[in-house]
Amino acid sequence: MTRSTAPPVTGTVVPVPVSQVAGSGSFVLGPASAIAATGLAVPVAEYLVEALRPVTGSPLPIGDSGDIVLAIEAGHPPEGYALRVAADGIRITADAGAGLFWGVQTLRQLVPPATSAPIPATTIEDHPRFAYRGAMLDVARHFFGVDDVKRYIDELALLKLNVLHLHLSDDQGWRLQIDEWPRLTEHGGSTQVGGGGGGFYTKDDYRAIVAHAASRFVTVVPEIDMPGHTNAALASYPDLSCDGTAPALYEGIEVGFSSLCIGKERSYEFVEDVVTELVELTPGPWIHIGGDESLATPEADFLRFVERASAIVAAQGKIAIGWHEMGRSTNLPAGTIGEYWSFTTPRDDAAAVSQSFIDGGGKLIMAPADVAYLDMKYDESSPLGLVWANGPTSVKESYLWDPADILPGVGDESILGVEAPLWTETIATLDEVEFMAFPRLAAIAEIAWSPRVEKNFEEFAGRLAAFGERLDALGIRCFRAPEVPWYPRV
Ligand code: TNX
Repeated sequence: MTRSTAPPVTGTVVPVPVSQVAGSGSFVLGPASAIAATGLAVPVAEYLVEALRPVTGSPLPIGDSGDIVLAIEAGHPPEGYALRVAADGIRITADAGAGLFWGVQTLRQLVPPATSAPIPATTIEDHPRFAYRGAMLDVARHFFGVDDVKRYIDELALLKLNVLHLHLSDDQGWRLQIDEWPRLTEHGGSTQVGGGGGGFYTKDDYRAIVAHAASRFVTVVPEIDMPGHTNAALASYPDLSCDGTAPALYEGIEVGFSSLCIGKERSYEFVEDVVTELVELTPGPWIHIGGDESLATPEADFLRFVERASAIVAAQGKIAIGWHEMGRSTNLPAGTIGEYWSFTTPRDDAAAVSQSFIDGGGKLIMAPADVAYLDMKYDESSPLGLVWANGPTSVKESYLWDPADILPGVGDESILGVEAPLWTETIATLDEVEFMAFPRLAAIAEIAWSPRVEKNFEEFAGRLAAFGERLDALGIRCFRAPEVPWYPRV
């Protein structure tokens, strides 16, 4: 593959917009540049001021008039925006703050990185294909502190992803303070894979994450994984296990060996308390209750448990999400969402059990492990990651699939969105998170946002090269996959 020597002038936005037309001339940010914004547009303008600081030096003023206009105007699709760059100014319009914010993300990608070079004139109309565009971070296998999570949220926003799913509990750790059950974090949060401290979020920490996410139009989906993946909870409260003894804390990476005791009423008091406290912390509509790989739970018990746990969520006015195994029950509350994690060619009973969410009036989040799992190695030489899901998973593989091609009869109308999970058995630092996520997260974001078209990996790889330069400018680590014609580093 040939290496580009200079960035192309237009057509480099990731995810690719619904339409982009080149204009004539260009706009130059100058000393007199200013942002015009009022009302709902002001916080987005303030964000833009900060995003442009590396280019503008001093902060652009925000007022009633200016050559960069952010305006709320009716007539755009949900989260959609229009953006026009002309010689005399820039104008972004949207129905609400979210659309403006996504328009600002596009503008960031149009401004030449860290220079005051002109921005070529262009007109863009854009809106997302799916309402749920997610990334999952497993903070249970390895713990990631508040600042790391905030930074990952900022990185999701660059790609117009609007959901951060936090996997808050697993065998190796319980990461969220629950007032009624303090040992969950005191004991259950004290370690992680390989040992070494672990950690947890206090409620104030968690509120800070949720607030930061909201400022980026990102919704946080908390997941407490049950009834399996619960060794940390059982180690903290032995009465949650059937034999009443506490297992040791676990620092390995096996799955499928732990289960809450389904027959004990105490287990449901636990679920009720945990869900109640989660709901208090969650402005978004969804609470994820896991349900995957409960290999140590007998089938009848599993069904009974997921029915009661999802009913507890629904009774509190939230929508339950479960990994697709929960669809083995046909008695989940109407509207329960399934998260599909089997392969692009469904294995075992994954297609049938996923269908039961749709039959129950819900939808699916598509997170096929063989293409969307960011913890798969990129290639044999990747120092980090796993390979069980048909891995390694190249950037090209992460790009060349479509969520509407996986399950028979399951098209866009039954798909809530797309998610890229990052499990962290082998990932311990934010640098490593970024290395696994970039550039594949950009591929998943494009699948979630952009219209379905005939895909051309070479074309995408060209845009990724431009995106990589922006990641460099932002100090975000990115794997220099050999499939992409990266620009030479300056
Ligand atoms: C499967 S897929 C899991 C996780 C692991 C992951 C590692 C799914 C819902 N569960 O428990 O961390 O594989 O790739």
